[in-house]
Amino acid sequence: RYRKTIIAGNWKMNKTATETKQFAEELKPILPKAKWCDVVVCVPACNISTAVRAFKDMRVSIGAENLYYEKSGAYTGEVSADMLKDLGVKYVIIGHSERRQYFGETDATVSKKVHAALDAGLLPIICVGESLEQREAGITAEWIALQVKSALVGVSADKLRKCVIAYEPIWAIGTGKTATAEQAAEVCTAIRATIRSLYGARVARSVTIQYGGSMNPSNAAELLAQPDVDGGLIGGAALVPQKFVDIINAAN
Ligand code: 3PY
Repeated sequence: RYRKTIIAGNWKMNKTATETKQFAEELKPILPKAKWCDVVVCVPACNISTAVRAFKDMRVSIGAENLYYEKSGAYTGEVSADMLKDLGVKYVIIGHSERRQYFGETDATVSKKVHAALDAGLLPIICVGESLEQREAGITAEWIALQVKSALVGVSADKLRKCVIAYEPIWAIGTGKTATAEQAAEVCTAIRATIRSLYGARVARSVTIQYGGSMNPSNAAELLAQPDVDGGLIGGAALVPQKFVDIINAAN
């Protein structure tokens, strides 16, 4: 393997601090040693400290779900990359389709956030994905290539090694619809080709590309078996310790 397999839960706006501790307690006895993959839970900003403490003795890294790209200042309600880093955060999801859809994120803000994350020493999980209309219009490949290129503008090859790309078809998010393994594989392979065209083959081989969008214990093994699918960004199923563990095991 040239690259890490990463199984990451995206908790979205779910679980209180109390529930975060409960999840960690339930996970602890059933979490496999998981040498075959990195395990990450991305939690709401207000629960990061709790999560860092609760998962401390486990092979679980903590991720945030967003950040703001400015260093500090008059940005009421926002959280900076340095603030996350200082709490013990390792990964940060950037440009999830829900943020693009409900919170006005664009390729331009995604790019700024990617730079802010990398400058602070955080590992960005950059989300890209097409809508159903785009897929049906046959422009998936162009659209995804544009999102990937826009997100990576100005990112050096060295920094790119710290980036994770998550392919999340919008039509498969929270809908229970999953891309077929072939559909996921096709786009993840295209993403690696885009990275290869920008950075060369050696760098492209080292980048972890996840699939996200209703990944669950029954479809994970087939999705993760695809050569360019190096992990998952998991919504609903990641909220249930046993299901999360089943997906971690499916990555083995
Ligand atoms: C989903 O699985 O629905 C996701 O959006 C994961 O990020």
